[in-house]
Amino acid sequence: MKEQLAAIVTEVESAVPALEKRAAFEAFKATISGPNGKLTAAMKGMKDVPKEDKPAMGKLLNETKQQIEALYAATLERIEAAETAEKLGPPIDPTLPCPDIASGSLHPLTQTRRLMEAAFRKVGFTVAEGPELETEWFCFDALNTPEDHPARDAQDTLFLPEAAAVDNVTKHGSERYLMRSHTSTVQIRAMMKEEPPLRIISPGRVFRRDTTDATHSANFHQMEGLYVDKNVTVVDLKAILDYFVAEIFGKGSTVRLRPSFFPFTEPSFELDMKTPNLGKLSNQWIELGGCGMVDPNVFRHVGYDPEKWTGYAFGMGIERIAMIVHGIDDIRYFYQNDLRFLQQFA
Ligand code: FA5
Repeated sequence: MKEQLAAIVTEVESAVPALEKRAAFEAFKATISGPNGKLTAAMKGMKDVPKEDKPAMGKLLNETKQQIEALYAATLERIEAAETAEKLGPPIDPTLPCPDIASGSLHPLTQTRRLMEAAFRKVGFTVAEGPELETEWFCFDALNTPEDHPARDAQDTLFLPEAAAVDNVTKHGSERYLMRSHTSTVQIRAMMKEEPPLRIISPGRVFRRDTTDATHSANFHQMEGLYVDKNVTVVDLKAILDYFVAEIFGKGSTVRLRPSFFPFTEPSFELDMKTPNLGKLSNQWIELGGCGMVDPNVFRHVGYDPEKWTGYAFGMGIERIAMIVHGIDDIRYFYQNDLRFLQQFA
């Protein structure tokens, strides 16, 4: 029996390295440990062992069983590891870049804003920012806007409830909170912070109770510009705007200043642009925004001496410029997050 057991162990030891699949392993295991297996037969043979040899043979049989079980366990572990590796496929190198990574791109409005900023930075303007949530004083009073001006109407401007308590917004008095309806608020904040000369642009989001259509949105973007120095004239304003439109729309683009009214500028103009480089839109006047010479009352509100300082200001719609540059015929495309639209600008 001793030899029989040793032969079984030798057989198992030599057979298991060749077993690669679970089915083959189970089939082989059955020939050893199954009901008709060799080890099972050896165990059955215990009854024929003489009584005095039984303890020694029983011990040997147990040891043999444990030895064979250990070989089974190791074989099964190896087969399972191979199965897992097969499921996972070829080994991966986690340090390689992902082959099909979807890289993002800048939104067309961000691209347009950056284009506009780059043009103004080239000629010495710096970017100033202000809060979207504002107070009535910064949005209207300081900008010389009379109490009864229609822009102050709750039908045009989004006011916050009286009781709203808002952190992080500098208040000037006890005026109401509102969502800023233009970026001209940043003129005031910049002038209150710094002494002239001053040359800033301020891009940002603004809010109005406008009904949405192809060219209007209740929430859009503007870029404000402000220059304060001694002896600034309309000629300087026209020159900077001519420079700007040539940078954005190409050579031959020019600006027309059309008389208008804004409470914070005197004189005030609508700012129109014409360019030969726009296909169907070429050579016709297109409105970009408003502008004018800073009203002396605005200087008084921020503590600048209007006898000493002069300046110009302008405000343009960023959507408007993006639509003209790219030939987009509906402002709503900008806000729908439709990849078919956005990917055209990637
Ligand atoms: C203003 O907001 C003035 N603050 C501009 C200004 C600044 C004048 C400094 C003088 C000195 P206005 O309301 O016209 O002006 O808006 C300026 C531009 O914003 C418009 O020409 C247009 O391009 C854009 N705009 C106005 N309303 C909307 C809207 N609902 N949706 C999209 N763009 C708009």
